[in-house]
Amino acid sequence: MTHEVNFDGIVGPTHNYAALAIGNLASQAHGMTVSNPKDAALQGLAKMKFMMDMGLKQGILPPHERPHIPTLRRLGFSGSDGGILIKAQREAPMKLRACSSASAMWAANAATVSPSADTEDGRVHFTAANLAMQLHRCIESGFTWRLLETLFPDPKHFAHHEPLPCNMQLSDEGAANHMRLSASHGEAGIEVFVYGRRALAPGKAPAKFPARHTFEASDSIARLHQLSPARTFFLQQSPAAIDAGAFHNDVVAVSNEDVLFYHASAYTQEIGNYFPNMHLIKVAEEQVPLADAIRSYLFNSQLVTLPGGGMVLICPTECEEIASTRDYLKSLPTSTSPIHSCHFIDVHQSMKNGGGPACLRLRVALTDKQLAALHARALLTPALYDQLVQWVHRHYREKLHPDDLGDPMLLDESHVALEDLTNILQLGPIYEFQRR
Ligand code: SUG
Repeated sequence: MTHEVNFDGIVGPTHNYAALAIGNLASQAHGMTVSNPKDAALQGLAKMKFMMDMGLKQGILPPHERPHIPTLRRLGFSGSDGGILIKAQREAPMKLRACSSASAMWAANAATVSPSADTEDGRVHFTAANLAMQLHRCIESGFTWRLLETLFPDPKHFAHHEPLPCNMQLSDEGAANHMRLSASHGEAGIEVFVYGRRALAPGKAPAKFPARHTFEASDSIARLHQLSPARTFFLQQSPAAIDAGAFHNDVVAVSNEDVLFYHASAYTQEIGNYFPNMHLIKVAEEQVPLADAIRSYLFNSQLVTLPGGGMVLICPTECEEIASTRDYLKSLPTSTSPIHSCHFIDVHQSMKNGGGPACLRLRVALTDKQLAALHARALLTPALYDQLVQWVHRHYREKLHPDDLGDPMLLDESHVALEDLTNILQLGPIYEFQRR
């Protein structure tokens, strides 16, 4: 039996709105406003519980340590940790913000994952994304790599590849630009890699915002993961969609088993005939304008198969607030549609930074044996959920402005919170501050 497990990133204690993200309209619109880290973390946990309560297996990825003092030291700041924060706030506030983002919560950018049914050596392959395009995100890759090795430890079942070399030509944003189509999670599938530009050959590229993910990155990962070329597809995301604010494929498309739900403007090619035997649900501009799809994050919904059968779409509540997506979703579940119902979930704190339900999770299809080989506390249980909610109440602030990031108290609070979390999750000293 194979299960698709969604591993969600727990929102970190420094969740804030610093307008760091390129081509991400929500991040730009909410920059320099006050966030609520406690609500953000509780919303994320509530989503995980919702999935667990539907009978799905739900995984957990702990936050990264932020502000990231080791990076600030690499950027030339020295002295005590508190002194570094104060100096960085005064001399280089943008660098401090980049080193303080809780952006690792968007686990869809953590890695690309190929399940064992697709790989030549029959192991699950992981490549942590280099996130090369932006400072605040590229500092995630090393810790993500080590964390995945901790949570998926057995080399008999799991193969971990180091992030691709970090440069614009191999810029990789992970599973947000990767889809899988298969009759069921356990069967060999077609892996679809979506790129924004070719870096080493001429081709179309967006004009307004940079394309974050390259063909050359996807092509390397397909090779690393030992995928069959006959079952690997590369699609270019439409430059117009990127310029409209779809900075990842998962802003305009989502797949699950044999269903691909996507916006008509998502790709440069017409993909209608590419995947015979699959259900392609294409949403036309007249049904949902691209701008509404991006505002509502309709396609950043999680499309999942319930244990008893039937597919459900877990949408952000923003989809109920916009007329075109509300009307579309009302008409979506019909007797002939593979999608049987829609649920709405509030992840508003994350949405304000351009992260919907699907951004918050990394999908990993696992057989029973692979599940048994996971780290002991990698999966959510009702008791662990209660512990994590209490943990958030103990440690998280209710208000945070980017100007607060230079507060040495915030660093101490974050360290205390993460120390407590490593005990709850029995992870050992995974953070650098625990080893200094
Ligand atoms: O990389 N936002 C993230 C959102 C990532 C969403 N992920 C997926 N679509 N899978 C980004 O643009 C905003 C941080 C800030 O502005 O404070 C940010 O990094």
